[in-house]
Amino acid sequence: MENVQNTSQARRDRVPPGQTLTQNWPVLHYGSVPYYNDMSKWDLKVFGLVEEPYTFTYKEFISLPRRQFTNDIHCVTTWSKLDNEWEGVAVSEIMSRVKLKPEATHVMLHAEHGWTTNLPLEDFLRETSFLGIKHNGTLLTPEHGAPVRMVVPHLYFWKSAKWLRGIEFMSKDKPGFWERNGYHMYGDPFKEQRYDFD
Ligand SMILES: Nc1nc2c(c(=O)[nH]1)N[C@H]1C(S)=C(S)[C@@H](COP(=O)(O)O)O[C@H]1N2
Ligand SMILES: [Mo]
Repeated sequence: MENVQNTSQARRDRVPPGQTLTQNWPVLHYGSVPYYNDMSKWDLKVFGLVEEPYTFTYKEFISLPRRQFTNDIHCVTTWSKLDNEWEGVAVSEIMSRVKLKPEATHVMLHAEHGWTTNLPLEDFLRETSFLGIKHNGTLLTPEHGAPVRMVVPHLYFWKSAKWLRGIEFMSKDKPGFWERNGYHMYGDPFKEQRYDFD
């Protein structure tokens, strides 16, 4: 039997400092939501420090094997949402199609409209990072990043690029959109790495 006292303490331990829990799912982004009507124009490019760049068509991407993931998400604007159930494509599925050059240490995620976010290679490659397609049983809505968003649950949610269109491997860290505008280069919620103004 579950001990309620322990369970709630365990849940509290999953909430980083300065965060409050939300049951619903806020929508947050910069710029406008892309609505796609012709998926033959959509692709996902894997490029940068790889032997050969690789481009997924929508047809190929959507038929890749998928897995289930359960996680907690933490937005820098102080909301956290526990127990998200996702369906998505494992990062290893993407990586099996390219050969990384040894100099690759960082990743830039490219989203629709040129929005970007950066993270270290090892964080991108973590078993818990994935390309999300469904959330709590239903396809992502356009507002939440359809057809596919990155999900990197151990970092603040701004690293989880919605409307993912490109994965670029780099030999050094480089700031993405919010990182150029004062957000932290790494963004560990348990260390409250929110902003980094110098
Ligand atoms: N392409 C893109 N992805 C993005 C953003 C954005 O502005 N553009 N905002 C980020 C931020 S700050 C957050 S908190 C989450 C919000 O995701 P949600 O709207 O699904 O909750 O998306 C992240 N991914
Ligand atoms: Mo955010």
